[in-house]
Amino acid sequence: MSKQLILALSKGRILNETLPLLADAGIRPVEDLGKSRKLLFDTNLSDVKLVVIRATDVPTYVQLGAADLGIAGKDVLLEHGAEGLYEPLDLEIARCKLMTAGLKGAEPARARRRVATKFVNVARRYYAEQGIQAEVIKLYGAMELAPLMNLADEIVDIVDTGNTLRANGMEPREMMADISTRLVVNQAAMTIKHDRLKPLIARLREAVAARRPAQTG
Ligand code: PRT
Ligand code: MG
Repeated sequence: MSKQLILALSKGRILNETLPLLADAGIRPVEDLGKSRKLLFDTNLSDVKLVVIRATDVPTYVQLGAADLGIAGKDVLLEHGAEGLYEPLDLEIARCKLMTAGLKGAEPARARRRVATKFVNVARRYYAEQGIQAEVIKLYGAMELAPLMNLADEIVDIVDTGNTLRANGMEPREMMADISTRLVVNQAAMTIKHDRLKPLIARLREAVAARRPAQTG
């Protein structure tokens, strides 16, 4: 097995918060990720390399061992499933909520509810647990449009400030899960590369803890 540790990073908004946290933990890419078309980067640590990929691909890379570790949103992990993955650390960045939402003032449909989302597995599980019959419709973006266009009665989506919902005449309904970004580790790598992974995870844990406001009282 390779001596390198490969850390898979989620592109997009998580990356902007990940890089300063990695820097706090003493891990820095040797070149500017934003200015390069490359996808695989060396770091200041000779045995750590970074790959920058679609957020939804991170669990797959780590699960199959192409990457040893990964950084991904809990929403993505819930949707993908946790098989073959350890989740040793909450990085406490890119916080948001997974919620149901619908048109403002509209009653949720009583019979079979049409739910548009990119989180189809999470949504199916949630409505089943609630005992609500739901027809889950897979979308790849702009979930907020679906109720306006009468494609769906409700959506399952990420909410932060709620501005996107409000701007589209919608309101949040049920809270499904608190979301933040997590560190995941390939289960086999955790055993085989334990000597290398343990100090790396410890440094990340310290960097996360150092950012927390001091406890008072
Ligand atoms: O990958 P793709 O381009 O399809 O999705 P994306 O652009 O939504 O994702 P990306 O790469 O920018 O970041 C996605 C990850 O960031 C998620 O997996 C979450 O873990 C995390 N995150 C944190 C968020 C938000 N906050 C967030 N506000 N992801 C998305 N949003 C979107 C949300 O989908 C909605 O459209 O922002 C809008 C809601 O924000 P408010 O403030 O208007 O409520
Ligand atoms: Mg995006």
